[in-house]
Amino acid sequence: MNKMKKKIRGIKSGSLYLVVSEEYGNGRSAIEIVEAAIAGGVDILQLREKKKSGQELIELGTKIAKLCRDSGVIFIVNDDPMLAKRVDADGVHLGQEDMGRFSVEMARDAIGPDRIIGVSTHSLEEFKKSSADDVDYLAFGPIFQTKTKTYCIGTKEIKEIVEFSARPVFFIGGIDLSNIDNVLDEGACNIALIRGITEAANISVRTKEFKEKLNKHNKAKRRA
Ligand code: TZP
Ligand code: MG
Repeated sequence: MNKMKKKIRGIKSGSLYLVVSEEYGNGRSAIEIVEAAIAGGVDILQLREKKKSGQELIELGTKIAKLCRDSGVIFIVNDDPMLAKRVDADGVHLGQEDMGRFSVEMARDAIGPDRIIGVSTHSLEEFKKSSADDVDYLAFGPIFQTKTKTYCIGTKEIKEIVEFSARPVFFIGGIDLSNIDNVLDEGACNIALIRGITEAANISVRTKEFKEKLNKHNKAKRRA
């Protein structure tokens, strides 16, 4: 199994996943966000730029892939398995709408057995259904209010999701330093986010704060 695929499959807890979108970066470029997040110790980065052209995405993705490779950070491309392959990312992230256009099986055929496939899920039912597919990790949310969705589902299903899942799970949606404890206290081990990091005045300091929070929580859990 490829190194990054093995790495993500082996994640138990404490992992921080940043979804990068320039539109939430307070004027900073995707590369600036990526560099600062890597300096702060992020574990996984996803390129999610809905407004850029194909050529822009190839150029940006190729640069981010190199930065991630040089620092051991896992790099995921949103929506497009062919782009993931083209820029030599570690994998692709698929939403439910993407899976309406093509199946996970088709995405797997496109990117091959060694790259990562992650999927978004928004209910327990979707989570269980997607868990049966050939996926390497799952995201579940939006937990709290967020900008990219019109609804949120709260924390009440986190426990069941964590108990059920044989794969790493990233909880996402409106998570920031003020509410992360509510998510972790329900049993979440890993989180994903956009604005909690991209809107920070100092992205690398904020990334470090999230990592410290996750590590502290997981240490306390191990002691309990
Ligand atoms: N999927 C579910 S919520 C979300 C995505 C891409 C957005 C998360 O952004 P934020 O800023 O952390 O709420
Ligand atoms: Mg998508």
